[in-house]
Amino acid sequence: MRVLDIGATELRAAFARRLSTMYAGEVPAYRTLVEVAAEVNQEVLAADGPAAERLGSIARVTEERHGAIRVGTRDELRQVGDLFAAMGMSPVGFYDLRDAGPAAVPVVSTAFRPVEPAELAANPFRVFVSVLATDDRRFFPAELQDEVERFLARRTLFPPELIKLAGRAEADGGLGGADAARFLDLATAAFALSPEPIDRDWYDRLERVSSVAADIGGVGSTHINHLTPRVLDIDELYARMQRRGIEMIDEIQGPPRNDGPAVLLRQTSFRALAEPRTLRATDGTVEQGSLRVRFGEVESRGVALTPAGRDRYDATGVEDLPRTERDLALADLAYYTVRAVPDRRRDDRAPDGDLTTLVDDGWVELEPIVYEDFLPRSAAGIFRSNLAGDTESDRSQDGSHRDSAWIEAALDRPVHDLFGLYAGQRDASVGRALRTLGVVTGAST
Ligand code: OOG
Ligand code: NI
Repeated sequence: MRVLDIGATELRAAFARRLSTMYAGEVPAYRTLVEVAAEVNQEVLAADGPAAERLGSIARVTEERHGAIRVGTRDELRQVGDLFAAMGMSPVGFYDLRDAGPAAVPVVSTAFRPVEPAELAANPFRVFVSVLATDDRRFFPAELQDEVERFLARRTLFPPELIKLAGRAEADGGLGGADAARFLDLATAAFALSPEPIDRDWYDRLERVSSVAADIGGVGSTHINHLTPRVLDIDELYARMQRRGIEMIDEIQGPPRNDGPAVLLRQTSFRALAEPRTLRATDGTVEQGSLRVRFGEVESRGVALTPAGRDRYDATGVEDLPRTERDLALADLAYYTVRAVPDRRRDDRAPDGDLTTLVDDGWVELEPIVYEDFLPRSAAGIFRSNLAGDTESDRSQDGSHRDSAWIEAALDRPVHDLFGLYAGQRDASVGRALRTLGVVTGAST
C-alpha cells in the first residue's frame, strides 16, 4: 500500500488557505474584510461564550471561506468537478440566475462543498460555480453564440497535468507530498487574475450582453471572483467597514435579524474595485486599463430551513417564523439534529417515540444544522450589485433548457439535493438517539 501524505480534507484546507493568501495579495480590501471579520468574531465569542459557537466552532468559522468562479463550457465545468472531487467537494443544488428579474445573468450554477458533517466541521470550503448559457437566445443571438463558443473552445483553463493529478487524488483519496504540492501550485495558479492582454472590442461586445458574460467569455482564463469569510455579527461588520471608508452595497441580503434564531444565510459586499488589466485595441496597441469585476463579500450563516420553512420564508419573510429552536424544529420548519440525554433524571415517564415529548421532557437536546448552501435571490443580488450598467437581453426569446440533470450530465457526477442532505443528517440523528434511549418505535421489529 502506498502511503499518501495528504488526504482530500487536507488538500481542501490547504487550497482554501492558498487562495486566501493569493486573493489578499490581489485585492487588498479583502484583507481588511478578513481582519474586521476576525475582530468581530473575537468580540462575539468574548460576549456570548459557548452560545457563539452554536453554529460551528470558532476554529471552523475563522477558517471558513466560500469562493465563486465562472466558466464557459460543459467541458470546463466537468474539469472543475474533477478538480474539486480531489478535495472532497461535491456538487450540491442547482441555481438558475437567468430569470432573476432585472438582475438576470446568463448563467446557471451549482456549489461544490463537502457533504459529510465531519468534513464540514474539518473545513467547510465551498465554491459557487457558474456556467455561461451560450445557447440562451434571450442573451445571445445565434451569431454571437457561435463566436463566443469558438472563443471558448480555443482556450484551456486547467493544464492537463492538474486534471491528471486531480484524477489520481480522487482515485487514491489523496496525493503524496511532492504531488500534493504540485497540485496545489497548479490549482491556485488556475484561479489567479491573468496578465494576458484582453481584446477590448470583444470584451465590450460581450459586456453589452452582461458584464458576467464578458468576465467569462471575454478573457482566456478564469479567476476567483470573490472569496468570502464568515462573520458572527454581520450588522456590526457592515457598520465597521463603512466606518473604515469602504463603500458597501446598499443592504445586507437575506433574512433580516430578529429576536429568533438566525436562519439561512445573510450576505453583503463591498463594490467591485477597479483593478489594472492589460487591454488590446483593434489596431493591436496594448495599454493599461482597468476593469471592475472582483469584489469582497462577507456572510453569516444560520440554521437550514426545511422546504416548508423555506416556502414560508420566501412567501412572507422571516417575521413569520417561530422564535425558538424548539418551535422551529417541532413544526418541521428548520433542521435540527437530536442528541440523547441518557443520564436525564428518571421520573415516572419512560421516553416514547414522539419527538415533541422527547424534547419537552428533556430526553433529547436539539442542535441546529447549519445552512451550508446559497440563496438564488441573494446570489442574483450579489451579481447585480457588482454589474456595470444596463445590459441588452431580449425577453421575447425562449431560454435554453437547464436543470440539475443538465449539470449532472455535464459533470458526469450526481448533484446532491440540499434538502435531502439536511433531512438525512437529521433522520440519522433521530435513529441514533432512539436507539440510545432504548425507545422501540412502531416500525422496528
Ligand atoms: C457568484 C455570485 C453568487 C453568493 O454568495 O451568493 C455568490 C458570482 O459572482 O460568480 O457567490
Ligand atoms: Ni458569494
